[in-house]
Order: sequence, then structure tokens, then C-alpha cells
Amino acid sequence: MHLLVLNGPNLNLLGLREPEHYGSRTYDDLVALIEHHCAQKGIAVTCRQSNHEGVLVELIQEAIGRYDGIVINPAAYTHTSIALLDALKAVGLPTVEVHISDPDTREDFRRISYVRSACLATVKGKGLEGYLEAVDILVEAIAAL
Ligand code: CA2
Repeated sequence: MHLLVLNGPNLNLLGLREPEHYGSRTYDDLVALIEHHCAQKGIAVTCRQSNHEGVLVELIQEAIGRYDGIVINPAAYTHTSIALLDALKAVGLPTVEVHISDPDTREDFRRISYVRSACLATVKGKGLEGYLEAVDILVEAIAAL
């Protein structure tokens, strides 16, 4: 089993700003956390981050035949991007949405998630550990296919 973990814009700045929302650990810490968790479960994982919507669309398209499922934190594109929703629907891979903070308890504009309808679950407000929960949900869903 090989999973793709996709992170959207500004998540490369983790640990550098806004610790009240995103904590003090860095993007490299996040990747190490996910890689360690997946290694313990005996599954392969590739983590990618982009600040560009089109790059994220291409990474989702290229996931067909390479990955068994996707964990995605689209960051601000969660609330704006029909292109990411369409890409996820087009590839049809099992996908779990994750957010470090809980967008539903923040500004009103963060309450809409366009990608949510293409995802089998959403994990939010659980910090970086939420990615591990998302991986676990995805692995169970893929195993049940
Ligand atoms: O809580 C999340 O994971 C979000 O997806 C993060 C996005 C935000 O737009 C979503 O509403 C919720 C923002 C990511 C920006 O990450 C930063 C990290 C450090 C410093 C500044 C921004």
C-alpha cells in the first residue's frame, strides 16, 4: 500500500508563524511524524507540499496507478477550489481531508469545504497528530475495499 499526503499553500511555514493555530512544529517535523507512523504500519508514503493550485491538481491526477489513497490538507484552497474537488472526483481514489486547526470554529469563510464531498472522512482540530488519524482511517478504508 502506498499513500500520498498532500499539503497546500503556506503549510511549508509550519512552526514559523501562527503557533496559536498550527503549533510550533515545522513542516519537516510533520513529514517525519507521518513517515515514522507509516513505517510502523508497514506502508509506503510520499509527502508533497505546494503553494500552487495547479501543481496540486497535477499531483492528484498523477496519483492514479501510483497511490492507493490520498490524505489532503488543501489549506486555504479548501475554501475556494472547485478545481481540487474536480481532480479528486476524477481520480476517484479514497481520500481523507485533514486540518490542523478546526476551521469550523474560526472565521465564517473557513466553514465551506469544497473538497469535503470527495472525501470519505474529515479530521480537524487535532494538530499534526490528525494526519496520523487520517492515515489510519484511509488504511482501514482501503483494506475494506
Ligand atoms: O487548519 C488547517 O490545517 C488549515 O487547512 C490551514 C490553512 C487554513 O487556510 C485553513 O482554513 C485551515 C492555512 C495554512 C497556513 O499555514 C501556516 C502555517 C504557519 C504559518 C502561517 C500559515
